[in-house]
This record gives sequence, C-alpha cells and structure tokens, in this order.
Amino acid sequence: MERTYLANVQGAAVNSEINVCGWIQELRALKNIVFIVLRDNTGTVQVTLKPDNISNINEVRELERESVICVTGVIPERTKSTSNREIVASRLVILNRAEKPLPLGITDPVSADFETRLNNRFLDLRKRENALVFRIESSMLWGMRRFFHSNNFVEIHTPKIVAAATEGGADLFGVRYFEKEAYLNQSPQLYKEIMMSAGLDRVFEVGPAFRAEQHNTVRHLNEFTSVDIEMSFADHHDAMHMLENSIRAGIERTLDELGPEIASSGIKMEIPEVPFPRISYRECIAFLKTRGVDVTFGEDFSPEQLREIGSQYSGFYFITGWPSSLRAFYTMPSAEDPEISNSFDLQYNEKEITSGAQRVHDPELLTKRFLSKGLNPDDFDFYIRAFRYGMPPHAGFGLGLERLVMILCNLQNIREATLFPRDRTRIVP
Ligand code: AMO
Repeated sequence: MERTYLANVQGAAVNSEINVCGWIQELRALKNIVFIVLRDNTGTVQVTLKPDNISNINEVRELERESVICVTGVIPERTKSTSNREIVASRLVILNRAEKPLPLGITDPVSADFETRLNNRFLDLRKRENALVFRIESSMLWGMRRFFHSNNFVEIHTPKIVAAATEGGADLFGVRYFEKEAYLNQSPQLYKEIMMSAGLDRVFEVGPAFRAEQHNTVRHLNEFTSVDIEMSFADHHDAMHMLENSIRAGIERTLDELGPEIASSGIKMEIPEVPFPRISYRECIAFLKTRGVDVTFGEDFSPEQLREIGSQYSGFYFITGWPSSLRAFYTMPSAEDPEISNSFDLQYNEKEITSGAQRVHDPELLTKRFLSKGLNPDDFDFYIRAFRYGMPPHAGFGLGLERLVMILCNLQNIREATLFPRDRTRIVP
C-alpha cells in the first residue's frame, strides 16, 4: 500500500485504510492499550494499538523512542487525540530499533549545546525548526536557479583541484596531486571567466569553495558553497541587476513553498524591493567621518565600521566603487577614476554576502594588474591565453550561500546554516 505522509492523514477518509511510516516520538504503554506519537518529516499523528489487533504488541511495548516503524490502520470516526489526527492500527512493522539513551533529545524544550548538535546532526535535524533552515536553503536555491535559467544562464561545473590561487595566495589548501603540487579551489573565478571567451555568454555555478582562513569566526567557514555567475557584454551594473533580482526570485519561491511554516517558526521573511540601494565606498567613508570614525581611502572596513554603516543602511544594499588596490587582479578599474574599481559588495545590515565586479578583459592590462599585485603572470598563463584570442567584456559575482541563509533565517552563527561545517577545529563528522 502506498505510504501516506502524516500531514495528509487529516485529509484521508474516515474508516479508510492507510499506511504511514516514521519515528516513534513518544510511546505510552498502558495495560490494555498502547499510544504512540509517530513522526515523519511532515508532522505527527497519534497511533492507538489494542492488544487484540496487534500480534507483536509485547515487542512494541519495549521499543525505544526514535525507533522506525510502519503502521497500517484506519482513521476512526471519533478521536480523543488533541491534534485530531489518530490512526487505530491493525498492523505494525518494526523496521529498525533505536539505541538508548539518545545523544540528543528530539522533543526537549531546552536546546542541546551547539557542539552536541553538530556531532549528532542526524538527530538534530529531526527537529523541524532545525531542518527548516535547509528546506529554506533548498527553495531559495531553486528559485535562484530558475531565475538564472530563464535569463539564459548555462549551469557549469568547474574543477575544484587547481594549480593557481584566485583570491589571494595565503588562504590556499595544498593537496598532493601525484608528482605535482595542487590546491583546492577558492572560487570558480578563472574558469567562469574563461567560459566568456568560450562564448557561452552567461554561466552560473553552485559549488564548494575552499579557504584556508586561520581565524574561527561566526561568519567564516573553511569550505562554503559559492553561487557564481558570469555574463558577457556586461558590466557591474548588469551584474548587480541580476543579483538583486535573483535574490528576490529566490525569496518569492521560498515563501511560495514554505510561507506558512516560516511564519509559524517566527522567522520574518519578506520579498525585498528592488533595486537595492547603492552606496559608494567614498560615500561610506564620508558617512563614517560624520560619525567621528577615522578611516582613510584604501582601507578595508573593519567589522565595527561595517556595523556603523549597517546601522544607517539596513536590509540589502550595495557598496560600490571599492578602491582598485583592495580588489583582486581581475577587477576592472573605473575609466573615470582608476583609483576605484567597477566593483561591488552586497551587504545585509553589517554582513557581506556577495562580491562582484566588471572584469578586466584586455590581456595587457590584466598582465599589469598581476604585476601590481606581486603575482607572476606566467603562473596564470592558462587563464591569460583565453584573453588573447577575443575575450568579450564581462562581469559577475560570487555569493556565499550559507551567509545568505544565515541572514534569511536570522541565525547568529554560519555553522547553523551548514550541514557539516568545516572550520579550524572541525573536520568530523
Ligand atoms: P569573495 O572572496 O568576496 O569573492 O567571496 C564571495 C562571497 O563568498 C562568501 N565567502 C565566504 N563564506 C563563508 N566562509 C568564508 N570563508 C567565505 N569567504 C567568502 C561571502 C563572499 O561575499 N571571485 C569572487 C567573486 C566574484 O567576483 O565573482 C570571490 O570569490 O559571502
């Protein structure tokens, strides 16, 4: 018989026979009757077992919580269950037994400490509110993917074992690659740009990115999921336009799919208005000065300074026109003012969630940019070659998926938005 999800039990006809499966959340064994609260990923239902109907009732009495069972039964005409969802069982199959004690309670009102939660993710995510974070991530990404597809972006997959750094040589994980030295990729940057020379015109990629950052913060992971786009015959304005609209499309889809559950979980999620405000780096400096903060052109903003800026510009907003000296070699300097670049970060309050820019497409300028950053252009020959035989102007961005989910779900620690976080101390599970 087909399995009925527990959320659909209420809609099933009275006295009709159904089959449900899940985990035993609670078990109360009385002399002449046994009650089980059964849970699946859609909800819970009360199962009533009477000894006359159930041949293995004595085995069932001994089951531990979180054991996995399937029940066949009917929905009674009248129910005493408070949730109004009850099944009177005619058959119960034990599929797997849980050991005792559980390392983590599923129904405990007090949350376990975070380390215990991460060490027992398989139990932690049986709690609906914890699993919701990852459902939101999935819906968000589907919404963004659909947006990219409908705007003619091609989904690509680029190598994660690479020979060159893209985002600064210091944060690289080295790997042994037969006789050669190789690295884990920090970003698909170079490969997505090569695809512009290949004529794919618009590409996107969702994949892992690795950063050997030494510091353990609530915003940094050593492995994160990067959502990247690159588009041809486009500049930073076009990339910002795609970014804000893809985020809006993602949130729309998330609310379509999960709206009621998000509302009842207490998460406040709204469809943001586009376009997002754009504030230039120079305007930020001027604003910080009015607040008595001493900051000079060419410096990156500290977390405190970003908090100050975020207190003025809340929600989603872009900081544009970053100093060329602060941005990677591939970033296009502004034609009017080469001290600044055609670049942007997307912020949410004080948090950075995306970087993007128009890229240098002239191979001579690119070589100069490598040298000015103290990099050897020969190490990047495979990349520069793609610029010598007809590279169109192009732009794009890279968005940290966990950071986006973190702000959507109002989480304090990026690890909560990561199934199995990799940080300075954590590599298992
Ligand atoms: P950047 O290095 O700014 O730019 O990274 C882009 C976005 O990725 C996320 N991110 C991280 N998330 C979690 N942990 C980390 N350690 C971490 N590092 C970065 C952030 C950040 O905004 N190639 C460019 C993008 C481009 O220009 O297309 C790049 O990688 O959300």
